[in-house]
Amino acid sequence: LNLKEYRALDIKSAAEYVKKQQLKEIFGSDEELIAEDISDGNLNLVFRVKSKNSSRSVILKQGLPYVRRVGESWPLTPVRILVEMKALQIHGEIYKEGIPEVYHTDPAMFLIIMEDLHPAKTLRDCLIEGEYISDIGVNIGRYLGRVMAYTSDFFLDITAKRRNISLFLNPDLVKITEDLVLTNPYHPEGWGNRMEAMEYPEVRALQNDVEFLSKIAALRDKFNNYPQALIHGDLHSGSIMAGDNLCKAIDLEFATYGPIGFDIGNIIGSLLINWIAQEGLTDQPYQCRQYRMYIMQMIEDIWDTFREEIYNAWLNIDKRRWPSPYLEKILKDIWEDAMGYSGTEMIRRTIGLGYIADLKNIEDVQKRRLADKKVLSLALKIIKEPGDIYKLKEYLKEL
Ligand code: SR1
Ligand code: MG
Repeated sequence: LNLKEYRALDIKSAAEYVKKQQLKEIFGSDEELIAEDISDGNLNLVFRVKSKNSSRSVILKQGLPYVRRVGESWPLTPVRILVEMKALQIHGEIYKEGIPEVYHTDPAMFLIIMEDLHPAKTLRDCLIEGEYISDIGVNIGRYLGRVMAYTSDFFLDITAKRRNISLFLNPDLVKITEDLVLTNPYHPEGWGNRMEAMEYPEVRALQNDVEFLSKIAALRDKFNNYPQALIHGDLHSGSIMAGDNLCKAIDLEFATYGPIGFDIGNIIGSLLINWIAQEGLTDQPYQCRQYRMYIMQMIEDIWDTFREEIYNAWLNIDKRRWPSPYLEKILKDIWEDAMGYSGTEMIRRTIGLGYIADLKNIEDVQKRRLADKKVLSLALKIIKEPGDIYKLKEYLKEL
């Protein structure tokens, strides 16, 4: 790893760096720029660099040689930013509406300058605040359908696809997912697990349920060994920026070739956590009911639109190679995978590292613990017996 030309930026050097790039389509040549540090994810530095004289701004994201939130004691390759650059390019070429516009990349500095999506917020913040965003489910489904169809061997010939697979091995970041999402929550001693949750009898039970652990093993196996399409790799509600007529995926550093259901499941899992958390986040039963209906509709829109996009792509491909009964089988398998990975996302965000704000924000401790347990109970059912959307609704009613 060559770090000779690399230096981590701060607010002063970030503003100077952007100024030097002369981004003519954004800033005038005499505009003075200032930066603010808005890093709040786990891994990277993020600055908003804006003009002193106008409302124009950009986002500068830079990788560090370690995990930002933890510090140098957890080294992590900044090569993740090169993976993100490539994934932004490929996903952006397929569906530019679903990805922030990139203005400048610097592989030696491991940084990307991109579109500032302000005032859009993360979908997670919108969900926690109970906001309604029109067409968000349709837009997520469209992004997923397009990028999955056109990075899979549905569309790419196998030589091109295999080359792409090799570009996105992304071993260090995939290892984080393997550990934090698909392994550690199932071990009483797993590192990063929430101590409070390790005391729940429900958690001990699932960690000793061999049949259940076999289902988790199958999901881990598929994640590691089924390079179906170029997935985002970390598509929870915090990785989606949402606003009026805007829905864009961010933070693509976990991108890899993997099962399509992984991304669909991660976002559905995030939404289901919020569905459950609503009764702790609001004390208005009517508002809770209405918002839950809205979340359920979002899940249906994601899946219906994803399917529609896959059908559209299928119309233009060789039907002898991809006969329609096989297409139906693929879609059925993707849904089943998505249900499984929605379960692993729910479990990881409840008992593993990365306790989700939707639950953390429930002020009443008893209500928060009850919500944790409902999330676990739903995840267990979905993983053990994934059904169709009606089955999912039944599981929700039983909570
Ligand atoms: C140390 S990284 C922990 C988590 O943050 C990212 O957003 C991913 O979800 C990862 O699992
Ligand atoms: Mg992230």
